[in-house]
Amino acid sequence: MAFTGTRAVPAAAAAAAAATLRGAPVAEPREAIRVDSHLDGGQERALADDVLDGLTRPFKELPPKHFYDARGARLFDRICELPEYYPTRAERAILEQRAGELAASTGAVELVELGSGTAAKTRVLLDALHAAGTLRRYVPFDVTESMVRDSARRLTAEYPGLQVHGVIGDFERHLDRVPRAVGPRIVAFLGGTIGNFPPGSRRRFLRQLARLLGDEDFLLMGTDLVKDPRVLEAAYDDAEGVTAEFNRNVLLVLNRELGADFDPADFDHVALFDREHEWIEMRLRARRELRVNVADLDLLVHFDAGEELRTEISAKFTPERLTGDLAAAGMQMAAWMTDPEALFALTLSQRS
Ligand code: SAH
Ligand code: AVI
Repeated sequence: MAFTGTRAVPAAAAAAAAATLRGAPVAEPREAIRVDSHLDGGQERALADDVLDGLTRPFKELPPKHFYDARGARLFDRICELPEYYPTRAERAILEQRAGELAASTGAVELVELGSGTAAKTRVLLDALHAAGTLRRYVPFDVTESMVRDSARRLTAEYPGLQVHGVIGDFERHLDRVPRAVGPRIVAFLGGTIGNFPPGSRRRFLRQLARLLGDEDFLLMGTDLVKDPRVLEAAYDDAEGVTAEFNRNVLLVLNRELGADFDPADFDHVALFDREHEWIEMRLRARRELRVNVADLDLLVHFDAGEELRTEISAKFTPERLTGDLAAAGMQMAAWMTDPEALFALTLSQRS
């Protein structure tokens, strides 16, 4: 845990903001930042459990949250810039068009962001809340510690007077650690990350999200939409091979964290659109028969030649699917916003 002070230092914040405008390095206004970590070794246990469970199943599988070590996070940032990966650009375009309206209609004084990453698109919302004169606090919540700490530092320097209360944790286990609201708030879950849950867990997770919402609060969620499978598959199998590297990176995480001896070069990247379930599946396919040792788990894993390990599903939505999921979780949609090509949707919902 780094900083727990809460006193505001307007002079320091203003100086930092002026320095940012000049492009100079800034002294961080520490007192505006608080970061709580709930991982403390627990994440290694969670990884070990997931690996033991996932690599001993008849169809091998790993949850996508383990992609995001520092290298994985950098690779994800590169994915967001790829010509084939449209979701980031489309979601940003919607935010740019609608942020003012969102700020006015919600009257939010704080923004809680789950899976906040580098908070790149978040600035569009923070700008709108700042311009509306309501912005008081930002709560970035992510499993990757460096991203929470970096965005806390940067954003307190960029927005004078902003309080940042970062939460380093797993949103599947630590949602109850989101700090108590300081006023009406927006809970943002951007990037289409909700699509990484399979349908049953998705509804369960949405129910937990609904419990975070008070009467004046809104869920702002980004969802990728069903479209031409060729467009979808290209977005997850780019020509430069960045997504393939991101996919294989999970093997390096297992090598480092659990003493495994995967050679990523033994695996091909696979991305296919499952037309029945309307989700993208990313897999790693063994190029030959393999025996992999996961030393810390005393586990020997056998792969047949051509055997696949599923590393991610990324569900694509229709308005009906989303309305159904929200209703099952006790929420109702207040606004449905898309980009001009209807590639991606941003929705605002409230507890019903
Ligand atoms: N919101 C950003 C980042 C999306 S990438 C955007 O829209 O571009 C998904 C983010 O969610 C990553 O930063 C990853 O570290 C985080 N994440 C994934 N699973 C998580 C979990 N179970 N708990 C907390 N954060 C998680
Ligand atoms: C974060 N998540 C929603 C991304 C997605 O599109 O499912 C992760 C990603 N996987 C491959 N490319 C991007």
